[in-house]
Amino acid sequence: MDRSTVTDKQTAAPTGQGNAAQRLATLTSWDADWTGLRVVVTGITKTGFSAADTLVELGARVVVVAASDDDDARRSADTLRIVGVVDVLLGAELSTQLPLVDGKPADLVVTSPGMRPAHPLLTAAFDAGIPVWGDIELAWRVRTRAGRKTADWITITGTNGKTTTTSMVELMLQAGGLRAIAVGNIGTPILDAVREPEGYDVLAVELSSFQLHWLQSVSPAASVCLNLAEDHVDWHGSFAAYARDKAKIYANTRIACVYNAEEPQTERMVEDADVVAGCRAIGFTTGTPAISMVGVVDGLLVDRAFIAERKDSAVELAKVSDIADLVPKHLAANALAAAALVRAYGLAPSAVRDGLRSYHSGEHRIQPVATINGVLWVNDSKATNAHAAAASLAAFDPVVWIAGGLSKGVDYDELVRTHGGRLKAVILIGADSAALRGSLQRHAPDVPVIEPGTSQTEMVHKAGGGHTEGAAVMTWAVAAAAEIALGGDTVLMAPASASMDQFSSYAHRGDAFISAVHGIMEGQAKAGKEF
Ligand code: UMA
Repeated sequence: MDRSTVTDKQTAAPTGQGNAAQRLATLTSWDADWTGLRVVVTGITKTGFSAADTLVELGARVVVVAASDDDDARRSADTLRIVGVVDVLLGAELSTQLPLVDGKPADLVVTSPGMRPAHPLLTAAFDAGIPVWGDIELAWRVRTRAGRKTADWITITGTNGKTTTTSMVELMLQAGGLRAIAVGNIGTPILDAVREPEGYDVLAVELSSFQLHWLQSVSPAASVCLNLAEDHVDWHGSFAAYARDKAKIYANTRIACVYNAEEPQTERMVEDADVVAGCRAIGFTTGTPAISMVGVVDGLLVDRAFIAERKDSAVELAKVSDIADLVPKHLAANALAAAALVRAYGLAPSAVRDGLRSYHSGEHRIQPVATINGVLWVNDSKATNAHAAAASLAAFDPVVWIAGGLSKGVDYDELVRTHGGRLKAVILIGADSAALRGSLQRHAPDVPVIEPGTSQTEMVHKAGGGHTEGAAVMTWAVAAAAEIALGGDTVLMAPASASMDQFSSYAHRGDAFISAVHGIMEGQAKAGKEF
């Protein structure tokens, strides 16, 4: 691996605040002197709350700023004031300005991942030479504490499959007898785990590109970027910037950088990463593994990386059927990546097998909901981008596809070009699905595209979309699909877009789909029809 350093302008040491910078450089453990450090924390939900709470416990002076000003935000603000936060500023207007702390400029900003680097508050911090960290950087700095065990970190990113792989790593570590927990983008703020009094042996840390953007000094035991496709271009500004941030996953890795042998760009990221001397590059493939890879041979997951005889043999880790009854290629790839990470950490093959046996795929990811009159209804609400939707589209034919939502600036041409042939019809949801509509017109002009046209959905759009109205849109979409689909077809809700224009989350969108499909079943049951 070449030793070209991963740096980032906005996370680099500040120029304007010499003393503060020197002080921050010394803050590398819980027991360092954080007292009186002036910190602005952005956001007041998961990340912001955990960061502010941690910093107050450390003795810092903290001001929290967040655009949200709903009941939850106000409740959290009350709690934070009680624990000792200096001030909490809520509301869109207040959140655009960088506040003073105790009447003086802040020494540090700790930001929530949802806030873009181009946000005026962060730009103001950068212009003033005030460093910006994410909660992951803060967690790394406070991970060692006298009298407590220090957890090793295994870090996981990729455009798709992060959550699955992170869960698998967690289960394998636990099966290997270690105290381990999955944290980060998966949903549990990492600072909650770091502060847990009993402590952990290992953290399985899922990192989004947003979180990676602010990383500086994290040094994981093993790391992986599972794959790379266009996503979150609106946050990062360009695909190149997104890819650069994803590549930071490998920086300072100690034992093994795991890459996807079927995606050469992930291997290039490893080659370019600045790692700890002795760190190995390990590939994973759903085919036969070369030396220093894990892969699949005759229905078995095998390891040709972490055994002394790897030149001419491999060791069995698990059967592919240990993962699930139905194992799509992407799921096998996730299992192999997880296996490589924990094998790098020294776990026995049996821990890989036992971890996989205890794995149950999450809801909302290629989840069969019902078969009604020979039509299979599948919920893949977790397909929030084109890459994820491609995996589920590839699994079915012919497909009535329910798609659309927040496009996040990506383009759908390749997805439609590749899978247009299996589409029987497309039901478009989403407040603005112009990008997807355009790709369908260009690359699948013969596929009927059905858009909201009923009075019910017109009403939704006039109301400006929103979370409660999303259920009505989904009921319309499912009814429209039911009119078109015939026995042998699959109705696949894999929107290739984020959900927040009409739903509160992908889970909310998936639940709306499931309940609309159940509505059809109940309607049929009342009419005395069999499925
Ligand atoms: N805020 C502002 N201004 C902004 C943006 C946000 O003030 O411009 C404030 C909001 O008012 C709110 C807070 O910031 O108070 C929200 O912060 P956030 O959006 O970063 O959300 P958190 O609750 O802190 O959750 C974050 C991750 N969310 C995002 O990255 C958007 C969660 O990942 C993660 O589980 C959690 O931290 C714990 O680490 C979710 C996600 O959607 C699942 N991730 C994206 C994805 O997977 O595609 C990246």
